[in-house]
Amino acid sequence: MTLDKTYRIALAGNPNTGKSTLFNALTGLKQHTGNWAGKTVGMAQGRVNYKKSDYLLIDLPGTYSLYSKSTDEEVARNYIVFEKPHVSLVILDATSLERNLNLALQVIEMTSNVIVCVNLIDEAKKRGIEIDEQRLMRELGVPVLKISARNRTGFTALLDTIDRMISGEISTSPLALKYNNEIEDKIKLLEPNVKKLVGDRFPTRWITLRLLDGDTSLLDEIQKRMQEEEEPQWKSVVKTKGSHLEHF
Ligand SMILES: Nc1nc2c(ncn2[C@@H]2O[C@H](COP(=O)(O)OP(=O)(O)O)[C@@H](O)[C@H]2O)c(=O)[nH]1
Ligand SMILES: [Mg+2]
Repeated sequence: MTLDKTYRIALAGNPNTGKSTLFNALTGLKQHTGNWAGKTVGMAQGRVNYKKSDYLLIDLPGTYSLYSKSTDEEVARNYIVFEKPHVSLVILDATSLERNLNLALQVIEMTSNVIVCVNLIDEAKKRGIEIDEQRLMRELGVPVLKISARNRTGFTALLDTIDRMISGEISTSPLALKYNNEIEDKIKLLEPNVKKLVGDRFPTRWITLRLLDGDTSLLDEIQKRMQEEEEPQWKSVVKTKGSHLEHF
């Protein structure tokens, strides 16, 4: 079988939501572990093939939010916003959905290719907790699936949803959280400038919100990324202009 292409699938979630269990169950022995570049945060990548596609799963550090409060949060946030995985899976614990949904809402603000997995559905059932995934799907505007990573249930539906999201069969309409008038007014003022700076590369409303939040380390990161993006083109221009410039 020849595989068409590799697609990157990021796994995000609070700690202890079964991210690694899902990652291990899907990727088996096709794993590679190490550290994130320049960080002491562990990273695991693994492969899973489905239909004609090759998925590279990236197990992001477990976090309660995605601001710049810790290296773990920065790593997870940077991956979703700057490396732009083809799909971001948000893994939630069905037994503490209210707390877990906070992270789902944050990811939905950052990217539209999101699938929400409500995990530990077996445990929720035992405790008499019912999850209305249709309603969640309507409210969040992205696919919501019930799974049990430990019992390996819901995997086919999950892989199928990933497949259909990548092929464009599923389009999402992620919930855009409305803030109070004061904040919304500031967003209106600031967002056009952010757009001028980053274009369509990065999610402008989300960046604007972070700036209003006083997140200056994000600005540094954006600047670094944009320089990195420009550098290769710049280098090739220098090279074609003659050998005397090559020491650059
Ligand atoms: N009952 C149940 N337990 C699960 C499920 N998935 C994971 N767990 C358990 O939840 C705990 C945390 O799982 P882990 O994969 O390490 O979570 P992570 O911190 O998100 O990577 C472990 O004890 C798992 O065995 C599930 O679907 N059902
Ligand atoms: Mg883990």
